[in-house]
Amino acid sequence: LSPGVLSRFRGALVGSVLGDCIGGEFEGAVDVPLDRVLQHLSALEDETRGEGILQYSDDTAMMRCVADSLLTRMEFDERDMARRFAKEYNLAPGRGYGSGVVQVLRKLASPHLKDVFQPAQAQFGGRGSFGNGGAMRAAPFALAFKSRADVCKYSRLGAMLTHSCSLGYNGAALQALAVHLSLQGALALPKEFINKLISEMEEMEKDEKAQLDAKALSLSEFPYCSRLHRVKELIDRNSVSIEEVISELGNGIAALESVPTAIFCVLHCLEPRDGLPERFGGLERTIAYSLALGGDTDTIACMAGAIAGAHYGIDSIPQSWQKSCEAVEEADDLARRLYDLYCLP
Ligand code: 8NA
Ligand code: MG
Ligand code: MG
Repeated sequence: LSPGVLSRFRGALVGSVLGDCIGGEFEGAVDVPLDRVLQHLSALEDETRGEGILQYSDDTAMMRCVADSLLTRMEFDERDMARRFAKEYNLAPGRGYGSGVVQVLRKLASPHLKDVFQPAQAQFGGRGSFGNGGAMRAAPFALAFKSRADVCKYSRLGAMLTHSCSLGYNGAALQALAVHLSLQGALALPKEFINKLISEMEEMEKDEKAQLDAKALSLSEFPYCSRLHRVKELIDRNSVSIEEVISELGNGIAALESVPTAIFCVLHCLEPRDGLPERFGGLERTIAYSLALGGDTDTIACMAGAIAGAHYGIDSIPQSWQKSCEAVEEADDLARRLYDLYCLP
């Protein structure tokens, strides 16, 4: 039975928070044996575990700002969103923000700032950040806007508040589009799902700035499209090792090295996989598999969790996992309110 739309909305934001909280354990690890992942996950089911609640990081902190801003303004308002990012950072600077983005967040706090996109443009000698910080918080755009064009447009603008390199904001649009399609049930046809993403990214990567940025970074002309073609090749294969996934797609803090990877995790885990418990549903498999890749595990699991949560719905997420993570109730509430906004005529 296919989950209802509200269930998918809730699954998307709760899945995103879970990926962040659960994935934090292995952030930056080079080798993550599957045994350790499964141990970490089974500890979530143990009510008596003494470790307390798993904390969320920058991924969730900024996702909440995006959702709050879209809900309050009932549209994309760059000044409001920028102010919320700055305020959130100021209140809780220790949430594991990227080392570059904190300079942007400090500048965004200034009441004298005229152009809220300017601090991001000054990053990395004027080249802008290509980190995955725009993509990790992109899910709410897919819950707030109905048309694919609007999801694209506003997720890119929302990312540009901190990430002015096209690799950064196009990665955010790719993530938002993946959630958008998943909410509509498009993962029922995985090949078509990935083909749709490729054709959207072809349009985005034709852009002059995208071409210049790719060249400056010595990347291929259509970097996201070529990664997505690799995703397609990998899902066609019968068996793929973790090492191959990491070398073909990456597991790093660059959006290019992590957004296609998160999409692969979701597609790969649509079916049961060797080494993952049979009792696991698709969302559990997706999170487990994302963690086993190592690298930027909180962010890859957060992005994969949002796409998978939109596909499987809220009821696919174990209660014990939800209870183990900070701010799940808040994310659920944001999703319900975004659903109400979405349903307005
Ligand atoms: P960001 O904009 O600071 O980018 C992240 C990092 O990417 C930077 O600190 C640089 O090292 C590098 N980078 C980005 N753009 C350029 C460029 N043009 N030239 C050279 N280097 C560049 O922050 P963000 O918001 O994109 O960061 C997102 C990630 O950082 C998330 O995974 C988040 O959870 C966080 N984080 C990751 C780790 C980790 O070990 N993987 C640790 C702490 C925090
Ligand atoms: Mg993080
Ligand atoms: Mg991270």
